[in-house]
Amino acid sequence: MEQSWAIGNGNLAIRHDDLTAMRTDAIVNAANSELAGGGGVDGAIHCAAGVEQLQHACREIISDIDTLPVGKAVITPGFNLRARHIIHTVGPIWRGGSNNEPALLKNAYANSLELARSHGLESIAFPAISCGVYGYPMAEAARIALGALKRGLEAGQVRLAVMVLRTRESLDVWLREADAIL
Ligand code: AR6
Repeated sequence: MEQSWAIGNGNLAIRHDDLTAMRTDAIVNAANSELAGGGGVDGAIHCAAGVEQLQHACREIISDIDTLPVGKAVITPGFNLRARHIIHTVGPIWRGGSNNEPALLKNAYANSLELARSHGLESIAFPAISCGVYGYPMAEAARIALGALKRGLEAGQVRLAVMVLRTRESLDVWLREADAIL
């Protein structure tokens, strides 16, 4: 199931799928600041890409930058994935909403789009960053994410941005917010 909207010279799509199966130029990982791997979509991406290769690439990055600040993004190869690249970003942990969570979540999307643009990538697929272990309320996260993706498409940073939702319930929330915003 996929629904899509024409924005600028590109498209924004929302689909019910497994992010690790996407054939976009890049998929985005909802990582942690240590790039240490973990559960959720991070664990699924490590498994599908090849745990050892991806861990090695992440360790090399961390040995240079120490930690990846919340809202920033870095890139590695996709290894065994269909996507050629993985963009790793860190969403905020939800602490009630008055600890700069909205701006940090927006930055995670915006910096991922900018990194895709600067690497000449045309298509990118995102999970619902922060909406699992990090506890961000789904509807609020959807509103922020869709706004950031819309701006990135209007600015021509990528040609295709796909939001990939794992569950039917989350898909419904994102489609409802998209109807209101797009
Ligand atoms: N495809 C698409 N979406 C998925 C998939 C998948 N294969 N698997 C899970 N999701 P989470 P966070 C959804 O917890 O909240 C990790 O341990 C999931 O249903 O993966 O940003 C990291 O290492 C949820 O809606 O990411 C960090 O420590 C969304 O992806 C921490 O969790 C994000 O859930 C990051 O937490």
